[in-house]
Amino acid sequence: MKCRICGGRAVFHMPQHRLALCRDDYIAWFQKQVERTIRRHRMFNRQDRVLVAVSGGKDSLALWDALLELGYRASGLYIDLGIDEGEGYSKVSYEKVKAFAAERGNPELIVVDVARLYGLSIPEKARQKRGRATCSVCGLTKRHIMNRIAREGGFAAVATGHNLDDEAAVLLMNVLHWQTGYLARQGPVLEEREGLARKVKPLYRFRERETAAYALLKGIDYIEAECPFAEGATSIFAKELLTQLEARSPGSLLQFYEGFLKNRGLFEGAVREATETALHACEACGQPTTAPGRCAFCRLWDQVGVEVKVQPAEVSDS
Ligand code: Q46
Ligand code: ZN
Repeated sequence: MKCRICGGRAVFHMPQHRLALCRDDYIAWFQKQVERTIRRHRMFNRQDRVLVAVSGGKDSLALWDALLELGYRASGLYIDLGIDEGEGYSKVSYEKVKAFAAERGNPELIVVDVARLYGLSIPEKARQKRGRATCSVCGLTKRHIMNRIAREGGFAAVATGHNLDDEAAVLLMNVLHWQTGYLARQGPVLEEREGLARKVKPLYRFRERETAAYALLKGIDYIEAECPFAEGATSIFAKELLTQLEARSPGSLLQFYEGFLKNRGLFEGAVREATETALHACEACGQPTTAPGRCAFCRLWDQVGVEVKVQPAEVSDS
């Protein structure tokens, strides 16, 4: 197969776009698409500082790489969850993130070590709160830390590496259960409001295999293993279903998701409810919460007073 642009040997084929490209043209195409998505949804501009949540996986590192290549002021945020399972998942992820930054002249990398800061790692905390799923403890903690660092560090937005497979799987689950509140909040941009940082997903139009191809062709060394706690997640099953659908009818995932964005007005009532729910400042940490008193994070971690400020860039190249 030949590259549509230069006629050279194509290394990657995207049936849904009827497009095959060689290495260099694929890399250029990918970055151009990232730029287009950022502009189309007015995610941020080149003056803004952007906080990229990096896990060491292909999506987040591909995103950080593309933003740096495109000249954005992108800092990395690595949250050390302390997951020893899966042959030292967190340790290996951190090594990948550090090596990535070192190879790119050490752009700002903020590292937050959950166990050091709050006394227990994520799996330890989940074990202590018997019956609480590790992913629920993890998700709540990560959201709190991301928001805090973004607000305290004056970042214009938090960017995450969610791809089309992730977003379409969440959409499918939300539709299956008609979670109108969640549907109202789903999208590539979550606007800032009352203490909640703006969140953006510049890779939302790429299939997972496309971000993997970008990472591979750019020589990004990422952690291939999934988090050991992701196993059996319903979203993985939803992704498998959607992959089958896509194989039979290329382009249906993008159509499904973009169609949803176009028709989001259908959930206007729920959108209004979601954005008009009054937020209160948490008594302990000051971050926004829907119910008065302490926020879910502070209740989980038994935080009673205003937290000590994290020193950003605690570790940048050590
Ligand atoms: S990192 Fe955390 Fe995920 Fe691992 S423990 Fe679950 S939520 S699966 S994105
Ligand atoms: Zn709180």
